[in-house]
Amino acid sequence: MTTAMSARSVQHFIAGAFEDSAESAPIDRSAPATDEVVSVVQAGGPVEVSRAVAAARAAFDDGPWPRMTGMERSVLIGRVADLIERDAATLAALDAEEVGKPIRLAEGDIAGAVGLWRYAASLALTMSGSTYTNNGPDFTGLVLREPIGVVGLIVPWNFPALILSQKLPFALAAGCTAIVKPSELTSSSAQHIMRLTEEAGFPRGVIGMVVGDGRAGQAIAEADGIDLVSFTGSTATGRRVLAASAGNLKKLSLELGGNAANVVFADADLEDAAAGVVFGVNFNNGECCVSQPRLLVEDAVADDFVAEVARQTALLRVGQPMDPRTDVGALIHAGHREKVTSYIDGASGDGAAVIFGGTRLTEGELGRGQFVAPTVIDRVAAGSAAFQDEIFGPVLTVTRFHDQDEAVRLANGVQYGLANSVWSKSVDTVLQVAKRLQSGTVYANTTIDAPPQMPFGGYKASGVGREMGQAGFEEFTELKSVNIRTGKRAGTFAIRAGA
Ligand code: TXE
Repeated sequence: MTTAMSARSVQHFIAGAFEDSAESAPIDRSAPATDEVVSVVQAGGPVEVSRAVAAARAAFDDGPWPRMTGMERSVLIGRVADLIERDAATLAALDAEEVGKPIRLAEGDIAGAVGLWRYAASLALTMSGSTYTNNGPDFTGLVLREPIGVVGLIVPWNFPALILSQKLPFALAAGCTAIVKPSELTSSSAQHIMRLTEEAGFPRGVIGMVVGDGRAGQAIAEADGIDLVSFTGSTATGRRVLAASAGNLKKLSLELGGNAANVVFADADLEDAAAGVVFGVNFNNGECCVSQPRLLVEDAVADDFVAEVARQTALLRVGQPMDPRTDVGALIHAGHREKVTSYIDGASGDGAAVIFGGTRLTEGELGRGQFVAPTVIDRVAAGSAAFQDEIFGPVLTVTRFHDQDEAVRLANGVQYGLANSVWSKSVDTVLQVAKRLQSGTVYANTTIDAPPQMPFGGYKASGVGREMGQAGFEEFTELKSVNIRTGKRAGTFAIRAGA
């Protein structure tokens, strides 16, 4: 590991000021493609979180933000969208470098982030409840929708700016104040977005950020002054967040791991499906919660289809993240690369065979980074670890099926339920399978393809709650029933017998 001359400093953003930690030593972050230290991140903990909570609490309880009109909030959120668009190249470079993802994908993430801020700006105008007038002439029931309060937003490393944008503008649109906790591995784009919110003119304390590792996340999950935590990360850490949040029974939205299947029927457009399968598992180096590492393919076409998938996989170019020709970059860190390759090593046997890739790439300049060849493992058994676990790398397992029942059983036969794809030209097959799949998202004849209007979240161990869409916005709200009687109450409260 070497330290680049120009390592960035990433600080907390508390009560409108950027600052260092009072006590803990900062964390060095090395770029996974070069092993050079590119950022030095302050390590926050309970001290910084409690100060950020105090600022966000004051901004919510006494400040202007929740009291502004939806239109006023919408204007400020929209301004951030414009500023992210202005600084898209800078933000994309920060994420590409720290995640190790190809720059073209990082640019796509930032364009997605702009769309999310714009969409959330429009939702600020829609905040509404409902009215009941069908309980007699003297009763009116008002259901008021209110911001839930102060929210903690814990973001993982795979889509730093994008996942932050799946949470923060929606919380702001609802009138909440927020504390962001990016991953210690990829905090630089979040710091840049904090600066943009300052430039946009958000009132002091409405948005804060505590950077650091799990200690800062844990302090957010435990904080009594926080009303909701929205967390994206591993299922194991999600369980810790759930336990830590019990103190004040805060509301939780947990977007956790995934292990999606691409279910390919013999009557699919096999050309599109093969391209979709290769994209679905290698997109973002396979480090994507809706990645599709499991190919389930109908027997009748399996051999030819798998050969085509392997052929297209061989065309992928693994390389430096900043090279626009790169399709697959470096994995997030050495430990993760070890984990990914251990699944490849453990998958052979029991009839399974690595038919493409399967190795760490160490040639030339790739030798300094965490590069793994895109890999295809054929004839993987449903009980194996490679099939069951979230590998989170560019590794495709192939399993064959005979009919729709078996396809659905295999697709649903894992603990996760975030997303799956189905490929068939038959509308019957597509709808039948979509209804039977246990996942919060089903892509049909496409993959990893979701506009901001579509709610996103998991079944089973993939989480609770939804992000994006109207449902994602409403996660950040609370309902209040106001039960109103009109007219004289005489005789209504007859608690005493005979009164
Ligand atoms: O995630 P963590 P990790 C999966 C993927 C990956 C594995 C481990 O399989 O290999 O998780 O990744 C913060 N209380 N996903 O260890 O720990 C942490 O600082 C509160 C899937 O990096 O879940 C970071 O900001 N917060 C996933 C965030 O939680 C805590 C994306 C996520 O880190 C905490 C990432 C604690 N006790 C990994 N400990 C997806 N769904 O896309 C850590 N954190």
